[in-house]
Amino acid sequence: MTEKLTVCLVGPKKGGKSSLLASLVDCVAQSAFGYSPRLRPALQPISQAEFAAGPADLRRADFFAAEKGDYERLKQEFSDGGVATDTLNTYEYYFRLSVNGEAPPEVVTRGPWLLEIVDSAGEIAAPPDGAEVAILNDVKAKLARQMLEADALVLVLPLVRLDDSAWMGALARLIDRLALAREKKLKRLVVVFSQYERLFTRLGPSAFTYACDPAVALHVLRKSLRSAQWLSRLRALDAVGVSVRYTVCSAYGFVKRFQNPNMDPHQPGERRFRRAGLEGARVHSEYWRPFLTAEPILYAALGLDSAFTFSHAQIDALEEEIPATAILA
Ligand SMILES: Nc1nc2c(ncn2[C@@H]2O[C@H](COP(=O)(O)OP(=O)(O)OP(=O)(O)O)[C@@H](O)[C@H]2O)c(=O)[nH]1
Ligand SMILES: [Mg+2]
Repeated sequence: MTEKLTVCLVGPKKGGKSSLLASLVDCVAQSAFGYSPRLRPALQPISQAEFAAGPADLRRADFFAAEKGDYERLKQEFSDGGVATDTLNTYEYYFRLSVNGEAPPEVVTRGPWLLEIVDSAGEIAAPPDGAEVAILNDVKAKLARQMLEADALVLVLPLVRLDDSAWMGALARLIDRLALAREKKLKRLVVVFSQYERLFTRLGPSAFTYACDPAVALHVLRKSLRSAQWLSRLRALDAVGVSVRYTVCSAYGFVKRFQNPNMDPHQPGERRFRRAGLEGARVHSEYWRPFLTAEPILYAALGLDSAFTFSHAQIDALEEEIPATAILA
């Protein structure tokens, strides 16, 4: 049976929500994730009409849909060098997800699942403290409703020192309200730290090797979460039956042939690598490799763990390990 699922992307402005979403389909297609290659997931953008119609009418609804879809537009904007981050609304995108390989026991069926992914603007759910951004009340109400009706939330946070971040208070309050809300459908919550490749910009061709090691990701997550005061609030959510996972991702990824981050630290504002004279599809295939952006969405939709999704129990294992290493140091 086809199941419909709603996933909401929330997090601060410029956290990387839209970029994660824009690179998601490529990440799944290129298997640039930590799931077994034998899983063979497939993700395809569909129209709202197809999502609404359900599986019986999918093909017919698709038939005359020659127009470029919203998702294609988002993807194009992203590969042209950016996505609009001063948006003040929520946007819905629709996908068909299926598992074509060996479905692990956690996934009872191979789908297809119809996904609605809601990309919200950071200013709505996690505005910086003291900010007076005029968000229309009906936009706030719309996102609140979408969050309460969502099967899963993906919290996208930029990999920076979290304590310095002015939006942390708003986010903590949001998690509190979620924990208290009785009518929510929420089953899963994924916290994803974006822009992961930035950590490796000095490592040259070794960068990809380090990034591919789940132990490195776990270490980074533990360090980032050590001082995060909202962690206890997420544990509270876990205690009331919402499965919480932590992961990392990079929408920019790594340069395929050279294995280094797809990011030039010598450019002002750390721009993506570009080679003069290369246009369109060739640029894409040489310099483009999203990394792990599939993880948050596949976990959110299916509850399926990869080598790069970590539970509270896995994150906590460090607290026992630290004293041992501290003694050695
Ligand atoms: N280095 C690096 N930068 C990234 C990555 N993903 C996104 N960015 C940059 O981070 C900035 C914000 O990304 P967005 O995806 O627009 O963030 P957002 O969360 O959708 O922001 P709002 O829609 O305003 O809430 C942009 O300048 C992106 O170019 C990444 O994987 N690596
Ligand atoms: Mg956005």
